[in-house]
Amino acid sequence: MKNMVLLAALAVAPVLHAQTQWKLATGYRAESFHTRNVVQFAQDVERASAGALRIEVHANNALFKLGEIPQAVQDGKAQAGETIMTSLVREIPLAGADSVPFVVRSYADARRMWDVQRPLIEAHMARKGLKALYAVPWPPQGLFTTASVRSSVDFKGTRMRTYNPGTVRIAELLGATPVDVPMVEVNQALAAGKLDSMITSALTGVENQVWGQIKQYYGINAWFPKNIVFVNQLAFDALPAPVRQAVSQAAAEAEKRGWAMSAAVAEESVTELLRKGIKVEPPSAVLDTELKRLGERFSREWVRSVGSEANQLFIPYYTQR
Ligand code: PCA
Repeated sequence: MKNMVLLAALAVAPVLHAQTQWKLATGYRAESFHTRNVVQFAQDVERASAGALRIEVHANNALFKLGEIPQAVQDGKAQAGETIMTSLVREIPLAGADSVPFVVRSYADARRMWDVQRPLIEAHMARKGLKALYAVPWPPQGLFTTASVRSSVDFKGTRMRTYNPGTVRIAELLGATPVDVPMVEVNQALAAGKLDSMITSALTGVENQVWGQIKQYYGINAWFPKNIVFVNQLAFDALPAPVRQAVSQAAAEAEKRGWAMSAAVAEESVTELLRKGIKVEPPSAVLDTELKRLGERFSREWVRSVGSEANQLFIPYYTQR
């Protein structure tokens, strides 16, 4: 009996000894679906690797702020991270494709975009010592306002919440003042009377319980930005082959699961906004036309700033339709 206990202890010892711990930083709340998905990913990896790799998820900007996460992972301060892909746009202009208005209009479009974008993004990230694992879209981006708006004139001189360089440019094009507010602070900013409008998902409106101040939600379906989960390449390479395999497998499953979760919460969130008394309407014909024109201008500026790589994305994207 004593020997059996000893044998069991010996069998477990090498596994415990080989255990690797990773920290994964994200800027979104623990309850949000992206974070729940990443936690499930971590659990799957731990199980499939028989405990050899443990990934600790740090939500809510607690370890690093959303925009700082890629650099922190690059520097090995955290082994893994999740950020919104458009936050990489300064170093990887191509990542900005995610928030060019009115290009991606559905989950099917988002899928097609990610299929053509993925190898390009992976190559850029690899040059920074980062390995892309999976990406999951946010629900479609709509327009929230504290009062009804009829045309772009109604935005002049108002304050529009922004979350990336793309939304900053849109605010400018509308003549509004961009106010950068992290997703987890939208509720406070609204309650403090600091915002008049914002473009984000119905889900983000629900998570921030915006119904105190927000009166309108226009389902303009402007774009589907994606979150991307990535690891430090050296940390990944240091894992034994079966554990690397477990990570890649769990990542593929997380991507699939995440897209389904996103589509499900997209619908539930609009219903919830309605239930809370927010008016859900299409934009007026005038505003719709103005927004489309603004989108075209944004597109032109974006293609010009990215250069020929934009074609590598847009040509296959539009020809595979
Ligand atoms: N929510 C995040 C990004 C896109 C979205 O739907 C935010 O508002 O910051």
